[in-house]
Amino acid sequence: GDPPAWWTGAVVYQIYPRSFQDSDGDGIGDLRGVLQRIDHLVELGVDVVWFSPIYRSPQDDNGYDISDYCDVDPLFGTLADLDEVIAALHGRGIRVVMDLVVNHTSDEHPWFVESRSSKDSPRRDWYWWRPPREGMVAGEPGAEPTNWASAFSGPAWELDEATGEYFLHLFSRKQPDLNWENPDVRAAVYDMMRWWLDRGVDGFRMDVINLISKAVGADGSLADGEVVDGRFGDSRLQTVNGPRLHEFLQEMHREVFEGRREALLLVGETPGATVEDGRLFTDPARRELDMVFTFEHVHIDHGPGGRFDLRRLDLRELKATMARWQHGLFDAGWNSLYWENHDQPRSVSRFGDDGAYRRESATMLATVLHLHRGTPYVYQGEELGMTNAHFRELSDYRDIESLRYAAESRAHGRLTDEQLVAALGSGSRDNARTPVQWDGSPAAGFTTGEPWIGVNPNHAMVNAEAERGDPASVFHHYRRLIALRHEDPVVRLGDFALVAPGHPHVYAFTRSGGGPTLFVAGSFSGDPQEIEVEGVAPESAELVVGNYDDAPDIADGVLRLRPWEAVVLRES
Ligand code: TEU
Repeated sequence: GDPPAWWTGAVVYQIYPRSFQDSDGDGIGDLRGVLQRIDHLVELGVDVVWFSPIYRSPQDDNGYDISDYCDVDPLFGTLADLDEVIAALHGRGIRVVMDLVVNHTSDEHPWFVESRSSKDSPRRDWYWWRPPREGMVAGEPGAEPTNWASAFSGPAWELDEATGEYFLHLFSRKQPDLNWENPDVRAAVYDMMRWWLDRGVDGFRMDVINLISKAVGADGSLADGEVVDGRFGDSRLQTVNGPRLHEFLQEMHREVFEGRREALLLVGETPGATVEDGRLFTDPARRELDMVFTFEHVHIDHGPGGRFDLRRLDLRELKATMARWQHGLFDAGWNSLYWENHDQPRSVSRFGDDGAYRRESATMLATVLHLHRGTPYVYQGEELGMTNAHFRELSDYRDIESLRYAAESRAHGRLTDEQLVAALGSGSRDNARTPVQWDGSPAAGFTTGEPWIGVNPNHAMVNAEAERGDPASVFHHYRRLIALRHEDPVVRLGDFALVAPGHPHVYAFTRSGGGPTLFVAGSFSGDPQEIEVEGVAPESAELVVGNYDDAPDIADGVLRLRPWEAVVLRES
């Protein structure tokens, strides 16, 4: 058959520019700051950089509210700066993927300004406008057209007083949803995408792309969602994988990617997608996407309160979920592999031990993830073992989702401030958004000004400069894992099989086919654990990766793991 696509052997690095590197002292990361850190990316060995949005934006949702898709926000620099960054990365063999946010725009986008200007504006139908619910008066509680909830607390409908109608926003009220039923909207999006590809970008990460098709009746009606535990039906559940989603994705493919498909990387962010959806999205024969971000594995530890109600991870459920996606996409489609991004807490704090065993647990988590079949994503700072922020005050938080959650909780007296600080402390997206820790200086080398969000105090110890000089550091462990993926065809394409799925503390599996079999084991425990080695002859196997400085303890076919120890053995 065809040779495997280039991205099956690639590793992607996500840059959240606002927190990556500031070059002009305003305390906010920017594009010229990225230019200062390209050597770090080259040394790490990544193949692709995905930029979170740098477009013109009021920054209500830190750039995921776009007011001009074809310009760079002055916060981050200029289009010329972006061209320079693209050229510099291409010059070092690194491809550039942009964040495509087209389920919604900013309310300050000219399209929306025109759409809201009057009921008979030519762009009225570019967004979702609806009158108050039958028999109710605009503005009274419950008059919203449906009971859908925004992901950022409150109703998913905002009343526009001027026209007496509501507009839909699955996220903030400054992020009105585009109406993808309108072919003019789709054509405008495709034009913009082609413009970016012509500018030299190598693909897109598509923000909540499985929400763009809403289940709308022929008469334009939208239905209430199922009311869950007394609150609005979660809007995203009402709009996940709508009826025309695959039609739109295949149209996008024809209109934008035809003829230049092979060189690109197209990854969809698909909250709520199942592995069956994943097959539909990523089966190459369907010409939709290359891979998607599933959320199933990062929802396992969610209690009823979601991300602000995190529970202890059930490792057996994690293994079962990851294995389901490994097997489900094996013969048709492809997995992305991640623990972290700008929306997720730091994995070493969430799934590991960010205290005594920070280095061991961070390197164990990296080893387990990167030895799966799929394309790994490294989120900025993850390669350093950066931890959650451990903020102590509500005033330390910046993220609209966290601030609105806190405001709503206080308004309804649901949580004490102490409980709120704890809830945000484990689940807030701001945990991933503290500045990247480059060195031990006061602002970690991120800025010479006042950083927009607090720098983690542990930067004195956890920073790129210190780790670059320590062969046992998290940084060098990621560098070795990335090099292994580039060298070993079994890592890239080998079959996946769980070992001892029922073990409550050890994540073990084999990779086989296309070269010498690998046995991978990671302990998710601070206590010693044991696991029977499978797939390789332990006494003659070669240690390919380890995260302790001496050889693992293997006797009589049993591997005894120290706290958070990771081991990769290769049959010889
Ligand atoms: O996130 C989509 C998403 O899944 C949201 O549910 C998000 O995880 C949020 O934390 C709710 O729990 C994408 C972007 O990654 C996110 O940064 C944006 O805020 C969101 O879409 C809207 O553009």
